[in-house]
This record gives sequence, C-alpha cells and structure tokens, in this order.
Amino acid sequence: MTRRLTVAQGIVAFLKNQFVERDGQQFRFFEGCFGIFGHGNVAGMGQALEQDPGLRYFLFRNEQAMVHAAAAFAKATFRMRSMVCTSSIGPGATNMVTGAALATINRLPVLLLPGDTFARRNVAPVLQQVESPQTQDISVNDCFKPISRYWDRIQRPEQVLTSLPEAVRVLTSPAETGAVTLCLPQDVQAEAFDFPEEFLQKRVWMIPRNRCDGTLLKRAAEWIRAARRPLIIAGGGVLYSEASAALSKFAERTGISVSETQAGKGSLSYDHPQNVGAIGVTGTPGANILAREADLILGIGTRYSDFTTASKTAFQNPSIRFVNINVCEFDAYKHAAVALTGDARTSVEELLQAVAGYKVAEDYRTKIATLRADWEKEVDRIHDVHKDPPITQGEIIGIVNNFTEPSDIMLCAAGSMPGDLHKLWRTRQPGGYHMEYGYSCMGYEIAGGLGVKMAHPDREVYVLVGDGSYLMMAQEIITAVQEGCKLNIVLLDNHGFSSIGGLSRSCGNEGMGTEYRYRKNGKYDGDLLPVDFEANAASLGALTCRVRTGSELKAALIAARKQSRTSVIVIETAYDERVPGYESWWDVPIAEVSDSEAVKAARAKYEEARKKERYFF
Ligand SMILES: Cc1ncc(C[n+]2csc(CCOP(=O)(O)OP(=O)(O)O)c2C)c(N)n1
Ligand SMILES: [Mg+2]
Repeated sequence: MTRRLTVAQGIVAFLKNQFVERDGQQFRFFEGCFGIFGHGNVAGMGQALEQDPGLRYFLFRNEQAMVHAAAAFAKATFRMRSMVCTSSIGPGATNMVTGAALATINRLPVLLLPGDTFARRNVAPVLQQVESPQTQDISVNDCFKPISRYWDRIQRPEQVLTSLPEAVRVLTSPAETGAVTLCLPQDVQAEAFDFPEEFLQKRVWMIPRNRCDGTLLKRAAEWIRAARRPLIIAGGGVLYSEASAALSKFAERTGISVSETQAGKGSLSYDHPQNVGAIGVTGTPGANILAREADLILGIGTRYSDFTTASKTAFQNPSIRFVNINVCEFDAYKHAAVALTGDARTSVEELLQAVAGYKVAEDYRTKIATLRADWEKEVDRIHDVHKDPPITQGEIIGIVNNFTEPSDIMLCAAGSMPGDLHKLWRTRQPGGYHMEYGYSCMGYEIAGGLGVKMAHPDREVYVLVGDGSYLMMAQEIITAVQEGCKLNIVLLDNHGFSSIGGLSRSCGNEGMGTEYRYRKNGKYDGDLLPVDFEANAASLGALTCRVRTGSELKAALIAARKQSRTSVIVIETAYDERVPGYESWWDVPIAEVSDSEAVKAARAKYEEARKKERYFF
C-alpha cells in the first residue's frame, strides 16, 4: 500500500504522526510548524501545510525569532514536545542559523526545514543562490552543519524514508538532541512519490530512562561516603528528566546541599532547606563558598559551562573529586569524574539507595542553614533599596518576583538581568525560571516568551527584557497578538548595555559603544537617544504603559494581569546601580599591552586571578 504525495506532503504526513512516551504519558512530538514563506518553500512546504492542517501552521515575522520560539517551546515542555520551522532558501534559511546554534548549545530539539537550491541544477544560479566554482554540491545551508546534531539534504524523494526517522531519533534522544536540519531543495519539495502507508502511520518513540553502570554506581557511592564537604550542582538535565522530587529526597536524606546552574535553577524550590541557590559567576556567596571548599561535586545534568565553574576557579580544594550523572556521556566524563551515564531521575534514585545511611556532619548542616539565612537577608536588602527614579534593577526584580504566582513562568536571556535573576529570583516550581543562558542570545526574550506561552496557555508568562535586547528583536509581539498568546513584558530601559558597559569598565576601559547616545565630537558623548519604547510596542499591537516608581510598577503589573492581550510595561532603570558579584570570577582576557594605566592595572589583577584556574585530571 502506498500513498502518492509530494515530498513536502509526505513530510507533513509523517511528522504529524510522531509521538513520544515517557512514564506512561504520551505526547504528540511536533505540535505545529512555524514559518515564513518565500519562493523556496511556498509551493512545496506551503502547499502541503495548507492542504493538511494536521500540522498547524504559525506565521512569524523573523526566521531567527521563530527558531527561538521553537526552542523555548521545547524547553518549557521539558523536551517532550517540539516545533518544526520552515523557511525559504537563502536569507530565510540563514536567518535560522543563530536559532539553530542556540538550540544545539542548550540541547533543545527543533526541526529546521530550510528550502534549498534546485537538486536538478539546470536553472542555476537561482535567486539567492551562493555559487561555488569548486563544487555544485554546496549551498548556504551548509552553514547549518556544525550547529546541527543531524544534517541532511534531500536530493531524491526516497531519501526522506531514511532521513526523517533519523531526524526524529536524534530530536527525541535526551543525549543527542539539538537542532536537526533537513535541507529541502525547491524542486524536490514539489516532486511526487509513492510513500509506503506504513511510513505514514502513527509511531511512538519511547524516551528511555537509562540506568547507569552498576560498578560505577558503587564507586560513586564510595566516593560520596568518603566525602566530608560534598556539594550537588543541579543543571538543566534535572528539569528535563523531571527529577526534582528525586533530587529533593536525595538532598534531604544525605543533607548534601544543592546549588543550581542557570538551566537548572528551579530544580528545588528556593526555600528547600538544602537549596543554596545559584552557583558560579552569577552565584550566591553560599554556593560559591561551598564549591570552593568542596571535596566532592555531584554534578547532575550539567555541562559545566564557564559560568558554572567560574572559569575553572570555583573548586579550590586540592583533593576535589567529581561524580557526574548525565544522560550524555560527553558531559558525564567532564572533570575526570566517575561517569554515571544515565537518566538523572533514575540515577539519583539508585544512588540514594547506594549511599543509604550517609549523612553530612552536623557542623556542615549548620553551615548550610547559616549561609541560606544570610542570603535571604541579602536578597531582601537588594529588593528593599528604594531609590528615587530611575529605580534599581534589584528592586524591579523583587517587585515582579513578589507579584508573580508560583505557577507563573519568568523568562529572560541576555544582558545584566540573567546574572541578577540567577542570584535573586525565588523560584517556587520547576520550570518557573526560564533562562536561555547557553547562548545568552539578545532577542530571544519576546520570541521565547511566545514559545513558552504556546506550551503553557494557562500560565502567565513574564518576559523581562532589556532595551538593547528589545531593539534587537521585538517584532514577535505581532505574532503574540495574532495568536492570542498573552505575554506580560517588562522592559527595563537603561539606555544601552549596562552589562557590557560594566564589563568594559572592569577591563579598564571607558565603556565605549555601550550607551545609546548621539554622536558628538566624534564620540558617543551626546544626549541620550529619545527612543519611545511605549509608542514602539503600541505600534505592534501591545497594550503599553510607562512607569517610574515601584508602586507604579506594581499597579501596572496588576492591570496587565487582568488583560487578555500582551502588554509592555516600560520602566527606566538605573544604568550604574548593579547587584554585585559574590565570591566568584569570570575569565575575560584583558589587553596585555596598553597605554592606559587602568587597563594595565586590570591586566595585573587578571593575571593574578587566572592563577586559580585548574585542570581536573
Ligand atoms: C545577539 C547578541 N549580540 C550581542 C551580545 C553581547 N551582549 C551581551 S549583553 C549585551 C547588552 C544587552 O543590553 P540590554 O538588553 O539593554 O541589557 P543590559 O545590559 O542593559 O541589562 C550585549 C550587546 C549578545 N549576548 N547577543
Ligand atoms: Mg539596557
């Protein structure tokens, strides 16, 4: 039995019938297809999607943004559901490159279907084709190769029979997932083929909870039993594996404290007695002091980015050892760890049995409690800095945090806010804190918020976005309005890049090019540029208001919550008043030679700090 369909129609028919199952729960894996049509996909994929509404189509404004929305959708569903993205050839396709890199770095499944130049070739060069005198087997879509976990070009219709199952295998694999790119030449999309019926039937992909090796588990348990100062680092893998309850039990029984990476924040509620909060460059003093002294790190679902390891300076105990639980072998082996390659939830449960009876000493438990209490006081202090307008970012975060419900989702990605939020945000439910910090991509915020709202239409989504990020990518407000997806956007306007301006100054420079000012006498020394964010957001269809004080912000949040439409609250924020860093450091190389005394001083400090960077063999 076969069904005669175009390649594009066959792809749609296949994708809409792919399901995943874990813990007895089944989900349709591809919820829909985001896209922007051009001549490279409108007659192929466009025709197929119009004919078959089984894979719902969503029109976006920018291809990069649609991939961000797809990645955010996958992240918000703990990777159990995903989206497809279709683009035209050429610029439509390459606009997706940044999104693809973001998805792969954050280990989030997105399926990209860029249009491609003719397989038949006789009419080349076609509009938007990059030519090569060296080969005819190249197109701009080759740019996706290093940032795709699986990449293929469909030159003949029957290739989809072997390519699509590979694509879905990789996308649904907890260890291998990321961006998957299937390039679809314009002519091949429209070609007819007799698809086997079997290929188009429902298929359920079981998401395994792989168990780790028994011998390694015993060794890990021995190492933990021998540890006096152990610390857990919870990464995104804890959330994706839905291992929070298992982790909570493990931490309670053993008394080991839990620190959280950006991706892992919310693994435990902020008020869990073992949660010492954010770790690393943007960490709390408690987590960073415990990391510095730790003799054993149990890393769960973390890829140990430099923000987590404070550029390898976080762990200073000479006899530090690592045990890693990770579904991905590549991550499990990092830092010469005992590598427990397996599912986080299952492995944590088994490890708890293996260390039964172990508990950290009383003095260590007291220390954790003290560090936690001190930190809560510090958070309150930062929330309670009441300055005349422009008010501080810390106060704004406190107001939004205290206003939101535990089931609400806060989202952010780039600028100075991720660091402050990592430290300050009191997350109360897994998934309530959505930070894209693998790529820290400006412009993710609003598009990502839309993806999150599509995943959780019943939950309120709060997007915190800087003025710089907003200016880079705000246009998906229109898509949110179009889809009836309500976002609560809070735009913090500090007239430029507070984050990079601060970084520039800490490197001994003067912050050139980090404030939005008129050019004057050759420099950006003029007045602030008069950007009217309220008018800008209103022109895209959002409800808007501008506030100045904390009480005005509270009133605006109340009003926005009652609305069914997306709203943008604009608030001017102090550029220089920053939440400090605590007990940590980040490696940003400083100029080795310079005429500036400030740069020379910064370089000397830098060279000193670098001495703490370690290798782990
Ligand atoms: C796409 C992209 N380009 C550049 C950067 C580098 N960068 C990181 S933060 C930042 C400034 C962000 O400005 P804004 O959103 O206003 O946040 P603020 O720093 O003021 O808090 C820049 C340019 C980035 N992360 N992403
Ligand atoms: Mg800014």
